[in-house]
Amino acid sequence: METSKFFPIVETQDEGYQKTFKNCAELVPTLPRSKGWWLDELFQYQGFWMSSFPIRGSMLINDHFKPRPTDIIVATSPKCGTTWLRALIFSIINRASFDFNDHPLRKLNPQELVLLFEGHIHKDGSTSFLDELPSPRLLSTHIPYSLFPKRMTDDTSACRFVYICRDPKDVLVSKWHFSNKLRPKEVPPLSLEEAFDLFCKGVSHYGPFWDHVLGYWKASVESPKKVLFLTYEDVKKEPLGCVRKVAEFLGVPFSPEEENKNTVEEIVKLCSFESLSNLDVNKSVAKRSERPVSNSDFFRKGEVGDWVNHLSPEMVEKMNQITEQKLQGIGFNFH
Ligand code: PAP
Repeated sequence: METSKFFPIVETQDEGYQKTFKNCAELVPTLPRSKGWWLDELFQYQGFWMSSFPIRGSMLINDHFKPRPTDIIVATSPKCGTTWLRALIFSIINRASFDFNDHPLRKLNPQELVLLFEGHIHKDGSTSFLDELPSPRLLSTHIPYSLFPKRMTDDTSACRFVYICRDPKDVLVSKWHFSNKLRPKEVPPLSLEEAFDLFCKGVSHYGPFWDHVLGYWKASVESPKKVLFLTYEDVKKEPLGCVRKVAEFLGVPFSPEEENKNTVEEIVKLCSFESLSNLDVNKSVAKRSERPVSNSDFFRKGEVGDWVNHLSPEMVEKMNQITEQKLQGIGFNFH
């Protein structure tokens, strides 16, 4: 089987996987490239900067994924709050199955509980893994909306997306800290100035950040039953209202009995930064070979506006200008 320096060899009988794998291995070396934030390389694929693995994931989704009307996709640009949203949606849709005191979130990190779509569309050289999961399938993704196949985005009954975005200044700061955790010890840390420059040029994972936001925002306006658009800041400000909104969007609103039992409050409490970050499972600093980050790396401060402690006035001005210009006239901004 053909391979390239970007992908390990996977011996497989799955012809569909093999074909997409080969197409991807041929395509990636031809794409524009840039140095990444740790030791990775980013490639410009269909307008977005991505490392080679999600490009392959995206191609496999396009070629092989069979959506179901019950599928729920938690979508985010990196560092916008996917850990939080995964926990919230998992708790919302499984609220009848678990006791809050003995909940799966107390034993597993949300990133393990809700799998990354582009990472799990294939397993052991086959694309059948996701086909075997029971409904409703809850999957998480960083893939931009425009990169999903039309059978998922055009067909209003194919699946639903819940998107969360965040003030890009906080995203940059969060991503910069995270990247330095991922950089090998022998490599000097990435400076904030360098990170700022890459981010503003759009060269960040699944970036340009603003194009990612725009894609999901437009889809949420055009198809409000298909795409729900949230911001990290709104969920922080009104967590109860946002949880109710998500439940309604997913067709599982809270009943009067659940409201009386304070189920919404329980969900918000369990998924809060304070609660999740203090669980033993999420304090773990252990790393696995297939994931070079530890559970604790997904919890840093969990605050709105930490950028004030890091960015210079010039950086703030430039970032605000880019945001104003990119989101001009669309009916949404980070205020
Ligand atoms: P990912 O893109 O790598 O998967 P993601 O979970 O989207 O990470 O973002 C991590 C950010 O969410 C961190 O922000 P910070 O660096 O500004 O602190 C992390 O602290 C924050 N976070 C994680 N869990 C929660 C939570 N339960 N509530 C609020 N923020 C959270």
